[in-house]
Amino acid sequence: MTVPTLLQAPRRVRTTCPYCAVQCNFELTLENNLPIKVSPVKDCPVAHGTVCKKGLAALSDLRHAERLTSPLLRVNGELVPVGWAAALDYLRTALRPLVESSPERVGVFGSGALTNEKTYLLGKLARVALRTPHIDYNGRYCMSSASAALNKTFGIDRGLGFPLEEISHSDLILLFGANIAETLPPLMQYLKAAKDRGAVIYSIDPRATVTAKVAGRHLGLRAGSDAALALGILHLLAVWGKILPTAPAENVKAVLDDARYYTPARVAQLCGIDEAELLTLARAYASASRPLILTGRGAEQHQHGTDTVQALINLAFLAGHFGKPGAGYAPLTGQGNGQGGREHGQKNDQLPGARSLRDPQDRAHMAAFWNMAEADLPQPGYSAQELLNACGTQLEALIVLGSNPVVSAAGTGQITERLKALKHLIVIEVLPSETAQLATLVLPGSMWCEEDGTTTNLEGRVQRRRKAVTVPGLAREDWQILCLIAAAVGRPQGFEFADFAALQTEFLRSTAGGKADYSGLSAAQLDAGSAQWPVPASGIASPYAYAPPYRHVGGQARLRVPSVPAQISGGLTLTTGRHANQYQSGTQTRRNPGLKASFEVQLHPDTAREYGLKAGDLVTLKTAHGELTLPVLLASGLRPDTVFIPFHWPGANALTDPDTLDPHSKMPAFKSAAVTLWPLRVGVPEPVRSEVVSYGL
Ligand SMILES: Nc1nc2c(c(=O)[nH]1)N[C@H]1C(S)=C(S)[C@@H](COP(=O)(O)OP(=O)(O)OC[C@H]3O[C@@H](n4cnc5c(=O)[nH]c(N)nc54)[C@H](O)[C@@H]3O)O[C@H]1N2
Ligand SMILES: Nc1nc2c(c(=O)[nH]1)N[C@H]1C(S)=C(S)[C@@H](COP(=O)(O)OP(=O)(O)OC[C@H]3O[C@@H](n4cnc5c(=O)[nH]c(N)nc54)[C@H](O)[C@@H]3O)O[C@H]1N2
Ligand code: SF4
Ligand SMILES: [Mo]
Repeated sequence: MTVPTLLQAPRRVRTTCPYCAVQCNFELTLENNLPIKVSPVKDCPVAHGTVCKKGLAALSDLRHAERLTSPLLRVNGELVPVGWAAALDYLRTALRPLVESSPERVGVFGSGALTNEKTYLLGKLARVALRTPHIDYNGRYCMSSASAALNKTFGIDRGLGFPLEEISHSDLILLFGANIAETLPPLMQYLKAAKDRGAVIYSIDPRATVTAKVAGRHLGLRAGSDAALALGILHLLAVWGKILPTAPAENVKAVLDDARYYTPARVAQLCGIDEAELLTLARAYASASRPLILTGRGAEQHQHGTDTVQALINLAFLAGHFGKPGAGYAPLTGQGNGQGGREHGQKNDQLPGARSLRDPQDRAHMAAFWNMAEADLPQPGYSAQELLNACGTQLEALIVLGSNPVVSAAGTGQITERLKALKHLIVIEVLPSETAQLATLVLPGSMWCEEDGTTTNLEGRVQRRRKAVTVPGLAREDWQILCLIAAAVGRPQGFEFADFAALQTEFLRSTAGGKADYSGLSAAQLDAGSAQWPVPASGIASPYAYAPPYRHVGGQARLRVPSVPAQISGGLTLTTGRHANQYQSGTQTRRNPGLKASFEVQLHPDTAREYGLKAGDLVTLKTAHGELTLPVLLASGLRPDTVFIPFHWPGANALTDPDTLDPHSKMPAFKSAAVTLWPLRVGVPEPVRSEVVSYGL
């Protein structure tokens, strides 16, 4: 006799949060096979029993009324529900001829929200089944500038190079463009622990954020001037004789020679701060024994983001702080699996285990692993923004998994046109995102607690994500959908996994010998506890990622002279960022009644007054790329020359530049654009604050 479902005892499943890179552990309470409650767990190695509001509200998406539960096919302009047979027919007709004749006309766009296993499989799908060079992912928009600078300097990128706990050993913490209290809230406990031990904490941000209030010190620099600030501190350290005489690095002299130009007066002018503020900060840095520099996206998402991070690495390295507990430099990864997502082969130039698609040995290794000829392995293709810009011209078809570029890519006016110009836009989604709404085929995929897998958090900690429920309706687990696509294009070999465990085993094995080696892990071991990579099958695992000798020839770090802008805008600068209560492109959180937030433009009261605006008035923001009208929110903690908007709603990225990318990381300049304000009233004169002031070298 079957037990009536109503009588089933509640079940508990431990898993990880669907959102950010902290990867808090939760316990889900299930009744009648549906999670009804999220509870934090005390023995979570990262958050120690805390979670944020987003995590607590995460169940709202799971069986949301708009949850996608069947494939949707565009018929006569409308997306209509169809069965899998029709969806697979479409895939066969659309993709198979392309893959056979011109695979480089197919693109794949992945995500740092995907588990490691899905990341691996998406990369394998592109390289082995589709054979296209053009796969990249939304992590390109995320931590890629910091990643590029770390890779160039140390030959490795593992985000935070030491366990999170060590932050509390630091005696000076500089947060460059990281609003942790709103974006990675459980990390505040580590900052508070450091503060309790006497650490001084600075928030370096054009806005005095909640984080700045908790930190206690705020340096409100001009957006985009972080590199100048780093160079200004380095300059003063050199003058004060505080540079490590025997730094194990290349280019030390060139870097120090360059810093000589960054006199306090010049740096104060470039950063829009007082010279006294710079001197106070530099003195604090010079006298600290374990200063830690952390960057968020504020310092990184610029046309010169990689060089900005390079300037910060140079500073921390030459002052001799790399390798000390809780000191040196580290970026704060953002996406749920931002770290693993940039290690296992969905980047345009990458193979699993953080191997390089350019390296002959790595190519030969993975070709053998995948049982294919090395010559058939594609070469590196477009980066994310280049890939989207090529849609409808070089690319005929695009497969998107785990991203909503119609909201989150730079220059969404242009990107929307490009996506509409595709013949085939195939989106694997869980909710009708703005990108899914443009698709020719939508495939209903799986959400976090509907699948097994692993994610790697911002300190390189690999944790288990556990399946608590099955997907609803005709939805399928994402990994199964990827295997169906491989079969539809006529290349099922290598995609015929007996079950998820078989895929996971293959993934873990694929990393053996790579920089990001997870091959010593198994699901059973991860049940016993998480581990920070590298975890080789044999040999020693270390939680310290940036300890010498470095991976470059000679074992030295490779410092570089950063190239930073010599010109600053004298007008208003638009910068963008996040709300505590919204997540990314908002697909998941804008629908959540538990997460209220509003889309407004923040202006300093003096700026608002200058334009005759008061709180709630509508104002149109115009940049070279687009315009957007929003109500005004007065923010006295913001620089008067800066305008801030959150990017969680459609329209924000209409204002950003789709074509200008950081030369190293290919990151768009999400965090600075020249902007003019146009109050929505009749007869208002044109704004005048748009001249460019040059402080040429
Ligand atoms: N609530 C919430 N949390 C999230 C996310 C989310 O969407 N919502 N997303 C996750 C992801 S993927 C990421 S990448 C992280 C991002 O986490 P953060 O980097 O903390 O987030 P942002 O708000 O984008 O940027 C941080 C700060 O940079 C400042 N800023 C802007 N321009 C500059 C500049 O030129 N220099 C400096 N020094 N500061 C500047 C902004 O004012 C902002 O306060 O958050 C993760 N956590
Ligand atoms: N102006 C401006 N723009 C920015 C930024 C900024 O600070 N300013 N930040 C940038 C940064 S740091 C980031 S990370 C990007 C993020 O922006 P996006 O790349 O758009 O990321 P998400 O909003 O997380 O998109 C995830 C989408 O995939 C779906 N999804 C999530 N998980 C899964 C899954 O497991 N399976 C399936 N099938 N679907 C899933 C969600 O429903 C959602 O629609 O935005 C970037 N854009
Ligand atoms: S969003 Fe981040 S901080 Fe909030 S509960 Fe999830 S993992 Fe933790
Ligand atoms: Mo991000």
